[in-house]
Amino acid sequence: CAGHAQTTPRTAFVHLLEWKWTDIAKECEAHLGPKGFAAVQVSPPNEHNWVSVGDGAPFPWWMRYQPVSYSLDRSRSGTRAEFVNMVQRCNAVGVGIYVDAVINHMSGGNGGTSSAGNGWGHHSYPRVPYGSNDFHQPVCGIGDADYRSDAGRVWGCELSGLQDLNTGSPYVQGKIADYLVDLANIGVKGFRVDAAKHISPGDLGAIISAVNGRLATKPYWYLEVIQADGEAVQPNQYFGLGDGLVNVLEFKYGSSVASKFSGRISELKTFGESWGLSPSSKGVAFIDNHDKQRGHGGGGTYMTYHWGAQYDLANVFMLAWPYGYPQVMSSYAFNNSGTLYDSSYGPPYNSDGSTKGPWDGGVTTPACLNQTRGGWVCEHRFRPIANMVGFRNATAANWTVNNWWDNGNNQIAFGRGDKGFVVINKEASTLSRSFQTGLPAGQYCDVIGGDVVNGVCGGNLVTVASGGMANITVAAFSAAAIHVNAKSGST
Ligand code: AAO
Repeated sequence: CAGHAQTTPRTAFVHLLEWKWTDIAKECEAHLGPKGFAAVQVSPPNEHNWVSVGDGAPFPWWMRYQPVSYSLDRSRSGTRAEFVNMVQRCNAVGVGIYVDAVINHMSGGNGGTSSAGNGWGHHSYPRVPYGSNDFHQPVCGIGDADYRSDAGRVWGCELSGLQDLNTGSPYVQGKIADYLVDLANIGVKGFRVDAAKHISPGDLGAIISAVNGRLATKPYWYLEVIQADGEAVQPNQYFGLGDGLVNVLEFKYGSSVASKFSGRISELKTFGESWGLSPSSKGVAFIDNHDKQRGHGGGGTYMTYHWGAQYDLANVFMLAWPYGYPQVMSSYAFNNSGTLYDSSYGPPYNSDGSTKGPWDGGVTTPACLNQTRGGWVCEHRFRPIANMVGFRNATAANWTVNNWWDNGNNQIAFGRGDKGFVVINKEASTLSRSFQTGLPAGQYCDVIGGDVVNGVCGGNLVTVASGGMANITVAAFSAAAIHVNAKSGST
């Protein structure tokens, strides 16, 4: 409407695995804000066990999942002051911070030194403080068979030898709530609840209610409850928590997309809840996550950046397809040899184990797009992925698929009402034809191949005739996407 500026919603977020707070602040300003990302999931910000060598690998990433206290000063990503500065600067450009909240357990092992240089022991975490009464007793370990037969053991025993907090205790609930309320008061907008499947719905519901009750604005909650058929603990047991507003990470999304990318993507035509996925309003969609890309957290085939152009196409599909709240994965380079060494290997590091960040050295462009170990991949900067975030935002109001076309094999196209249209060509030959796009007549920028800068398209222009038809050509293993917020001549 003339004179009434409409705000485009932000509808996708990114996980910047192991990024430093100072780097995330810069990335929000330089890239994530302008590209329309809603939020960043950050690595666990609290004090954690320091592991110099784990499963043979230097400074494993997974030390972040072994809490020693809820102090923010300091984790491998930086200090509390740096964290606060990051949250403020990201919020200022419209990008929220989601914290990966590790609250089911504390560290594994019998003692050591933390990221902040403090000692801890078995069932002994003086900086919280937690003592032996604060853990589930007697100690037991979750076995593979327990997942199918015994919800009580999944909730009350140790996951991978990680000391299991007695989350039913009011004292423990209070300590966890204090931590999360502190984060929210800093300006954190949401929480991924790590290993939520290992906290009973009753206990987790009490923690979420306690946190929500102390805040004027409720944070966004999404829970890691891995769905597997035949298991005793299922995501739908958690749907009612937090007044029914919580989401769950939908693990079937990425494995289903991977299976069709290994077969025929034309079969994605019906993809969604009817495939056994959580209701769209409940699901966080992702192609890969930090565990699945390196074989942690069980099997299943998931696509990663190692798949090359096909990975980009899978993300283009996710960001165009109206299901759930998409999470983009952003990695550091790793070798996918299948060894424990490679699956544990940490982010690029200096000799003392501190992180060598992509923005180190006062650079004006981050050291990204390096797929050799020791580099940062930054999938969120791959143009097809980065620009499809804008497509998703532009099409958010039209939560339906129209004008579906496929060739019965690995070429598909679909529209999102009169807001956007996408073509995906996962075949070895060029696709060129006339499509009904559903869009108003005009000249659009193909955002897969170029950015719109100052109203000028850096890639191919697509002309939509009155009536919605357009000739579109897409190279082998590529895509084309047009939307109403990226018209040529628009500003
Ligand atoms: C490290 C060492 C360990 C050591 C431990 C303590 O690697 O050797 O014992 O320290 O010293 C991460 C790493 C761990 C690491 C840990 C702590 O992945 O290797 O341990 O940090 O440093 C389950 C949980 C799920 C969990 C996943 C890894 O349910 O919550 O295991 N993910 C989160 C994080 C993850 C983190 C933690 C939790 C811990 O994302 O990064 O661990 O904070 C079935 C179940 C799943 C279960 C898997 C694996 O999966 O359904 O719930 O995940 O088994 O146990 C098919 C199914 C799939 C099924 C699978 C296997 O694929 O689709 O659902 O079969 O049956």
